[in-house]
Amino acid sequence: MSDKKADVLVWGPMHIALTHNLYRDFTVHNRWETTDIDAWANEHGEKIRGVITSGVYGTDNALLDKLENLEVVNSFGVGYDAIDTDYLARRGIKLSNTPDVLNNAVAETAMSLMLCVSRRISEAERFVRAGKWPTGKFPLGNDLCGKTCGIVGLGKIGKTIAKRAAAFEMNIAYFRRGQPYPDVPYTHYADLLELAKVADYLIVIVPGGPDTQHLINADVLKALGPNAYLINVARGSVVDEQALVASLLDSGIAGAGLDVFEDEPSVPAELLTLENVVLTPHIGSGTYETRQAMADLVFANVSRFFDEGELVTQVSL
Ligand code: 8YV
Repeated sequence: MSDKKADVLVWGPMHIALTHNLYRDFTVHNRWETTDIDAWANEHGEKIRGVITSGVYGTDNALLDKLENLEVVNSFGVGYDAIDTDYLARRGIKLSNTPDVLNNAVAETAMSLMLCVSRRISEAERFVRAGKWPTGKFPLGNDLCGKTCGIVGLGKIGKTIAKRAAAFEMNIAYFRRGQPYPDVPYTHYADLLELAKVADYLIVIVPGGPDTQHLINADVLKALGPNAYLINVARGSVVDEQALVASLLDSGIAGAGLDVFEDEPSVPAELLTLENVVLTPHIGSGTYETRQAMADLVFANVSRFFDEGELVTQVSL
């Protein structure tokens, strides 16, 4: 009962291969190209059976309300905290995401930020580009080797980071409430403050959402201390950004590598002035290979759903 010409609403611009595949097999409506989306949805909303969005775009219940016959939301990205899963569950709408295919890319981003902030790479590059090399010596950085890498969130990406950090001869420790994972060789901390106290680098890679909102707060930063670095490749919401800015301005921690922010694409002005902070624009999964794999997985989900009523990587709601 293939229904390849189903009407789908695409939330924002998508990966080119996904866009191409959707146009080939479905009737595509682009939310972002519609001037008055509410008026459009009032008139045409009932046609829409699928929504394609991303972890960054999320969804909006007021608009979804107008899509009375919506059956599925397919999201480009592993994190779906910008999508109201309770709402989808109430309406019996299914959700898919793109787990696993981005583990390596996000882990490489975490390693890049850790190396970059620790060895002052961005700062050193600014120094060379500004013509300052002939005028004096550049200050020293810190080794990763022999240091403790504390991982907040030892899920699949966390484990992928751990493997890479271990290859750099770091000691690996992780935070998990309650019992340790039975199958991992790393040091377990059930108390986040205790992990922060021993960590030289604290890498945040937990899902976003209400459960982890401001998990990294002023107390955790204080426990981390003036010689340690914070790396965030999870969600901006996990870190209390005001507390982080205050800590950095006060030399409360040594520095930070941040790929995500509380109010993207806004970045607190204070962070822009600090040399010991490396800032990237949410590029965790941003490689050609990974984005292609994500695009393929989103399309596989859309296709399977309209062919067989099943999803390849369904989120349990
Ligand atoms: C974005 C991410 O979703 O997977 C996630 O959770 O944050 C990213 O991969 C992606 O960049 C959206 O375009």
